[in-house]
Amino acid sequence: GLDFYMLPGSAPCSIVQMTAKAVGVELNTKVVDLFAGEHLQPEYLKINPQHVVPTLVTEEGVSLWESRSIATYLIEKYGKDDSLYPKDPLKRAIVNQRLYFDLGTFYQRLMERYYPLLFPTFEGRVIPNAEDNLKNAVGFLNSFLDGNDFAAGEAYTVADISLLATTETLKACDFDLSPFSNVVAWYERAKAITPGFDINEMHGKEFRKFFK
Ligand code: GSH
Repeated sequence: GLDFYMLPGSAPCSIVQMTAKAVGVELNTKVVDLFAGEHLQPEYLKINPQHVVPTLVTEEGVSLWESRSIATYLIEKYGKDDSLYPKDPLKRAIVNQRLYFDLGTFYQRLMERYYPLLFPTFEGRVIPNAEDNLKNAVGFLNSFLDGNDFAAGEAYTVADISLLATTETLKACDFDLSPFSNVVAWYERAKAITPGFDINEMHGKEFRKFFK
C-alpha cells in the first residue's frame, strides 16, 4: 500500500481514506501524533515541510498533501472511470467549486466557530459572528442541493465525499442540522452509497473526544 500519514479525528484525512476505498487503493496508514509534536520532527518535515496531515507518498516516492488534491489524484490515477471526478470541463468545474467551497468556506467556518474551544493554539482566536457565518455556509450547501440529489448535481462525486467529511465533524460538534432539510436528506443519501463510511464515523467519534 501507499504510505499515508494521518490523525484519527481529522476530516481531511477522512476524505482521502474514503476516496481510497472508493477506487480500491490500499493505504499503509501511519498515525502522526500532532499533540506530541511528531509532525514537527525532522523525519516528518522531510516528508512534508508544511507539516500537515493528511500526506500521501505516491508510488514514485513523491509526497502529496491537501486532502482534496490527494483525493482527485487517487481517482485520476486509480479510478476505473471518471465518474467521481468527471473529465468534462464544466462538470469538473462544478465539482471543483464544491471542493473549494468545502476547503475555503465550509471547513474554514467550522474551524473558526469551534477550534477556539478545542485547541490551545486557537485559544483567543475568537471570531465575531462565527456561529452565524457557519450557519450561512451550511445554508449555501443546502441551496446547492435544491433539486439535486448530490452536491455537484445529479451524480455522486468526490465533492460528496469531501463535504461528508466536513459534515461528520459538524455533527460531532453537535451543530443543529435540522433547519437544513436538503443537507439532512443528502447526508443520508450519500452516506448510504459511500464505501468505507465507517471510517468517516470513526473520525467523527475521535473528533468528539476533543470536546472535554
Ligand atoms: N486544507 C488541508 C487539507 O485539507 O488537507 C488541511 C490540513 C490540516 O490543517 N491538517 C491539520 C494539521 O495537520 C490536522 S486536521 N495541522 C498541523 C499543523 O498545521 O502543523
